[in-house]
Amino acid sequence: MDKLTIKQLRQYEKNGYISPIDVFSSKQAKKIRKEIEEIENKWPGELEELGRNYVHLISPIFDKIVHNSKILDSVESIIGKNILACGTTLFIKNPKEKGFVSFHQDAKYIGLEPHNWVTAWVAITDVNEKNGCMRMWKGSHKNNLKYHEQRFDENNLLTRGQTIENVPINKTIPVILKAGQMSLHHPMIVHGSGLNKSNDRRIGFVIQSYIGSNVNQILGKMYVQLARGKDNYKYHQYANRPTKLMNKNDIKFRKKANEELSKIFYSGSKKKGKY
Ligand SMILES: O=C(O)CCC(=O)C(=O)O
Repeated sequence: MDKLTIKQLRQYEKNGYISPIDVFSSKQAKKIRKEIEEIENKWPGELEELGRNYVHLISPIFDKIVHNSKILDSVESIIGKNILACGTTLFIKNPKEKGFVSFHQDAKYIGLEPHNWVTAWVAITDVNEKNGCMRMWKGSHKNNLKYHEQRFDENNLLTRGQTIENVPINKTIPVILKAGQMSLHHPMIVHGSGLNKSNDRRIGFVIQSYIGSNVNQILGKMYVQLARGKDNYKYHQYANRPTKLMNKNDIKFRKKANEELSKIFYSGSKKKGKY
């Protein structure tokens, strides 16, 4: 088992995140990037806007990442042995676009209670300060949920452009990863990311999130898969695992899952953004 060490767990408890954790080789990460680019070329638009979510329901390669035992060993160290995978998002920043992620806390709008869950951010390309890696406000997970202003900025990659103001940038730490490494972050940690100023894409595949089977979705419906252990609570509906890329029935199911997800993301909001 590739469980987290006591030192890593202490780091997670203290800082609200851990990185880097090695998962894939750079060669494997390249293969994953190829899968994204193949879908983009053959099925244009399928991974855009709301379609950036739940790619693991239409691609066996992404399905295998979600069920990767190395990732799950680390996740188990944090949330225990009964693990459900309840969603994924591709956070892609193309060069010359102005995409950014405002400082926010995931727990604010996601509806997953209690907070026995963790987000895995898998780097498909190298990520660094130049291409807009995430920045974590160390230790901020220990405070309450903060006020988020809903800005709906055009270039914000978050659904509502939800923004925590006055984050002390000097207390935020860049999460620098090599392609194939991942970070894990806490539902309450304040984090965000800046522009991609490089000449290549910055790609993160984010499992958001791995939840303990005791976690319910209080705002709507999410389709889960059993990743490890048992689901004694049966709070959620289940999604099948894809065996073929872009199978017709999987595409149809993913569309439904995304429509339900959108209801969660915009719950209580009069306005909708593009994601
Ligand atoms: O990819 C990014 O820059 C931010 C992603 C994020 O906010 C998250 O994974 O919770």
